[in-house]
Amino acid sequence: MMDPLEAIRRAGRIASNVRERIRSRIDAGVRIIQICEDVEGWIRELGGQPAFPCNVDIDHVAAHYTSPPQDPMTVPEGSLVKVDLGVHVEGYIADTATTVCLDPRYEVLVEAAEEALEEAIRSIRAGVRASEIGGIIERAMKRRGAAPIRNLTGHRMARYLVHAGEAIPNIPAPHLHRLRAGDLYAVEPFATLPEASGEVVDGPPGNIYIFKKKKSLSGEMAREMLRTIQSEYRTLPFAYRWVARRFPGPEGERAFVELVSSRCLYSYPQLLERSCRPVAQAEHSLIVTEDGCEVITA
Ligand SMILES: [Co+2]
Repeated sequence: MMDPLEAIRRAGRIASNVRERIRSRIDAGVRIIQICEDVEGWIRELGGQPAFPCNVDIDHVAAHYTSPPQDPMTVPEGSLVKVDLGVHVEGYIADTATTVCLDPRYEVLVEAAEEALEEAIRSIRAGVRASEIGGIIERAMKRRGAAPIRNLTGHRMARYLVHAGEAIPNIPAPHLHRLRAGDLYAVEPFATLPEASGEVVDGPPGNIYIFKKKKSLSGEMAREMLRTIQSEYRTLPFAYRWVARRFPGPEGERAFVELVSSRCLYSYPQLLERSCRPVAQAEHSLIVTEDGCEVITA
């Protein structure tokens, strides 16, 4: 088994490499499923595994959309395209995101998210309160003429866990815990227009799932599917696309429906900006140190 720090750094290098490579492929008319499959394929080629499905979120969709099998959707003209990707190496996770802006009017949102992220990173060291970082993010956004999404946060990560408890808010909310040296965090400011409602609400399912609990199942294929899901993805989110590849055809589809309806799996809803305004995102993963932090996805 690899040293945890080495595994985290390796996951981080893969994540930043894939993030920069996918940026140049994103343009109006490109199929969303192509983006998802390029990202996930490159992660595997480089020796990692996707820590969650590649999220491609357009305009007011802030988070949690990945393509279903045969997704016909393409990148719209003039849209704001967020790609959020996760890599794990032996369960150690790096999470990073970028926004490609196809409408110059919304470039300000991308800059606001990126600047807020940079300022947050400069302020991070052991002992800093999460709420302080939220204040720094909100002020950086306002200075740029943007506003943060109030109910989305960064998050601490642990082995095979994308959300391991503590959050880093994007506003000076009362998250009173202090960061500790050695903690692994993803920091992810989301920027929207100042006139927007500034919060996300649940939308339709985004084709992303996670194992919830084992239940008695009637179908033999459903039972086998659940065993495969538990051993392959453990406590990490996965795409229906990945399951459909292993269990193709209408039989596989019926088995998957049984897992969802019997609540063995949780289905993540897409997160939509309430007032349907566009949202930009920037994200890095970092390890907190005594006097600063090490950004692993730089
Ligand atoms: Co994240």
